[in-house]
Amino acid sequence: MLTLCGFSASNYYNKVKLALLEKGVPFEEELDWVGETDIACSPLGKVPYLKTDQGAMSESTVILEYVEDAYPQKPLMPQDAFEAAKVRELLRYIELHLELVARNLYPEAFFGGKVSETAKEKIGQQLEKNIAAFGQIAKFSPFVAGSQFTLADCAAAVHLPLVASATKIIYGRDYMAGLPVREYLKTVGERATVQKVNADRKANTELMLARVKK
Ligand SMILES: N[C@@H](CCC(=O)N[C@@H](CS)C(=O)NCC(=O)O)C(=O)O
Repeated sequence: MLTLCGFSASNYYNKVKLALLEKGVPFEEELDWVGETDIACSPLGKVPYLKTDQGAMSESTVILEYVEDAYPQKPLMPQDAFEAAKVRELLRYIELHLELVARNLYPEAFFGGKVSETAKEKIGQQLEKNIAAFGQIAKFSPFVAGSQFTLADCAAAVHLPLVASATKIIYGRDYMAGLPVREYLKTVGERATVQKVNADRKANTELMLARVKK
């Protein structure tokens, strides 16, 4: 049995949870807040990490690819090598060029902290460039890599809403508004798996905020 460790307010945790639910792979969840993680399983103290019968692993994309290899039923990667590479390209853009850049805004956008004006300007410029580049490779027809729901959607469904809302809060404008992200999120939001992930995220976010206030 697989155990997914972390917490449901985390977008990276939810990316893996969504893939497991989509594939119908049985798993248990273990609630581990940041600062309370098992360093032997996730040496950087980050979530998510996955416990398997053979041992543990960290890094959400590594976990996604492991799950895909170990549980080939209901594949979320195309068979064709080129198409599979295009899915990986989207995954990399969403995480490295969108989420990881937008993440620098989260302390002020979501957690009552402050981001300097200089940093905001630099992050804003990077995001405009990176979102335009992502727009060139994302298909949204209706899924991010084309007609099939893939691992790229597991990342897009959880990361794109945060990039959109962080930019809206910080700059007063949703930097993703030029792409059909709202329509896309509505389409994926009709899936029972995405609804489950979002319901758990809301409940866990309340728990997390209550812990912070204590
Ligand atoms: N590259 C990591 C990123 C995971 C990540 O940053 N998770 C956040 C929670 S959403 C975290 O654990 N933050 C605590 C930290 O970075 O120390 C992955 O893909 O798993």
